[in-house]
Amino acid sequence: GFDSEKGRRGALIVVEGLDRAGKSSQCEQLLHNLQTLGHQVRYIRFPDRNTPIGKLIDGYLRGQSHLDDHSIHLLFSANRWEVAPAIQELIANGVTVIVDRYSYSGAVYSAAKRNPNLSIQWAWQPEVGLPRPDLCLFLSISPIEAAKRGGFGLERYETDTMQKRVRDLFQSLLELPHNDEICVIDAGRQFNEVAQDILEPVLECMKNVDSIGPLRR
Ligand code: T5A
Ligand code: NA
Repeated sequence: GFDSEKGRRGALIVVEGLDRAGKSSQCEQLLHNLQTLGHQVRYIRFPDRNTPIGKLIDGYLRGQSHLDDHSIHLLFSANRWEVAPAIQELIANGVTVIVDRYSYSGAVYSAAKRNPNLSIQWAWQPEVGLPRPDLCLFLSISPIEAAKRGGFGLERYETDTMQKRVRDLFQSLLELPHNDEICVIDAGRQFNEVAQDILEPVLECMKNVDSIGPLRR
């Protein structure tokens, strides 16, 4: 058992990165690894396509509906806000929560559309106040390595133009000085190597969790 963990809150671990970087498969592996070590863990992914808001997002991503850029942006954010109380509760009860895509994806993909009335600063605002991640693992992959993992699907945003802009915007976010909780992982390597590189900072973070605060501007 983990007697020393009693009374300690869970950690909020976010996994971000480019399309096909391996986020979902690494989240599943991390879930498994932490459970094997005896930790209480949950895995949540955004968009959560199962809620009423998530169904609207799913239809949009599949090209079945058209929505104004701001409108779909706010739905992605609302999709996080509707799950936020559950995340807070899990963490308060000592459960570590692994989140597959979060606010960084939210801001970057919308800003990548280059709508003149939708800057990345505008895009970030509805994220302010969401539970703040204790650690953000950014899975980085070159376009060449990503391309080896199969072609694009049929979803919106799965185009070379969008992916290049998303890559550049993620890079500019990573360079902001206040994003100190970000850990960049080279995700272009063997699956198990990447998994090991993810596990170490997560375990370190879980040892040092302090009181959770809101997302900053
Ligand atoms: N979006 C999302 C917004 O615009 N705003 C928002 O607020 C949010 C939350 C859907 C779209 O929504 C946008 C971003 C997206 O365009 P999604 O449902 O997360 O978001 O997208 P998915 O299509 O599910 O995920 P990705 O394409 O990003 O893929 P992953 O999760 O990064 O990669 P994964 O794990 O599925 O792996 C991809 C393939 O690579 C292999 C896997 O087996 C798989 O075949 N693979 C490896 N191969 C070799 N070596 C390794 N190390 C490998 N790791 C994985
Ligand atoms: Na995914």
